[in-house]
Amino acid sequence: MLRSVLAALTPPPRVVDWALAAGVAVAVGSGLASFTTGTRSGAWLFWLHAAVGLSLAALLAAKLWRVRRRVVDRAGWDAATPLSVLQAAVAVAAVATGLFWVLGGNVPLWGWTTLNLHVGLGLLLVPLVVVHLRARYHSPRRVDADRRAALKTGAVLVGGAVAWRASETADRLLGGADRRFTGSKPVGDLSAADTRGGDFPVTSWVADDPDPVDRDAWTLTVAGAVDAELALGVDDVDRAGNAAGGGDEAAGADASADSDEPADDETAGGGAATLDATLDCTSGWYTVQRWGGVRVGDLLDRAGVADDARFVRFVSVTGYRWSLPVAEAREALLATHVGGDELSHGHGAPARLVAPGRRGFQWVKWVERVEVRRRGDPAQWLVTLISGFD
Ligand SMILES: Nc1nc2c(c(=O)[nH]1)N[C@H]1C(S)=C(S)[C@@H](COP(=O)(O)O)O[C@H]1N2
Ligand SMILES: [Mo]
Repeated sequence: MLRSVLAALTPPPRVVDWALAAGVAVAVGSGLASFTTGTRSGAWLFWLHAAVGLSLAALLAAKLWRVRRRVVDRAGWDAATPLSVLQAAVAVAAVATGLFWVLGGNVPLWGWTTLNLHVGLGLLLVPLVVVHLRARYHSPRRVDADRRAALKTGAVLVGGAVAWRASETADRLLGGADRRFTGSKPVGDLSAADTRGGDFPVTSWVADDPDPVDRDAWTLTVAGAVDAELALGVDDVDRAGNAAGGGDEAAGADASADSDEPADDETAGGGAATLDATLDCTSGWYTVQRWGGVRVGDLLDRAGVADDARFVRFVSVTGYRWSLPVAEAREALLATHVGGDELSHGHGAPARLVAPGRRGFQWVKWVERVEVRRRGDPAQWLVTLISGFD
């Protein structure tokens, strides 16, 4: 009974296969794009990713059921089968780890969260699918592309979306729904009682691990397309940070982790500012902290920005760097303090970028240069991956 219902619902083999290939492409694409998504306006990317992922689970089940005999019976193996079996295992694991994470699970392995593992499996799937397509390519057929096949495929997608909604609801009922829309889970939240300086993980994007920066030798340079280059010592920058970060905490911030806007920006003169902002790491955790430091806009005003400048690049002592459009950079903070305490080395002392709405890897630590530029910086993608290697 169940079997015949499922058989009736399953699209034709080639449609399943092509839907799998397309589904993997969309899942990997949306997953990668989600890495740079930190505001609510991009939440749909995560929904798409989840719905497609769950549809893939159904399509995978159909596919594995179809080929089960060929796989179980060793006589059915050919040269391409081992990689296909590996591909199937990776695909199942990628979907399973994604679901596990969403349902609140996390089993860290070798410093990797389950979300990291999910990302790694998803990326590994790409070359495996390419190899598989080369070995088993069957061009799409007209006869398969009829209305019923389209309806069935559509039904699988709708099923994925419904399953995603259901999992969200289940999660909420089970009380585990503390994830942000990005999938990240809270650590050391501002809403927690003990938010003293930096009660959250120290993380590197890949391999950055510099020696502590000598505060007295450190200078912050503001250069590039500016009227007058600035070179600020730690005292210049710190004066700003202390004025806002010390003493009573600035008042009345809305620390809502999911709001699109920087929650609060209180400027206390002389460039000193505090900012409640959410650091959301792509390895799956977030923290809302009160950052104290100097508003980048105030540094830029002091240096004088050229009319045709478009980006501001933040460069770490390690070479690690990221650029923000000028208008956005103005609202960002170069933080010397967190939670009222001086930044620790691990969190980027003497100064790190706090870029509300951006993901953690874009919050450059150990900043020593602020460069006003006329162009973007595509090479930053590569540089952030290799900056830690000599
Ligand atoms: N220079 C530099 N800045 C960096 C990184 C890095 O590897 N090097 N890692 C980024 C990543 S991936 C995250 S999530 C945040 C983590 O900040 P934290 O260590 O203060 O929690 O810093 C970002 N800034
Ligand atoms: Mo991160």
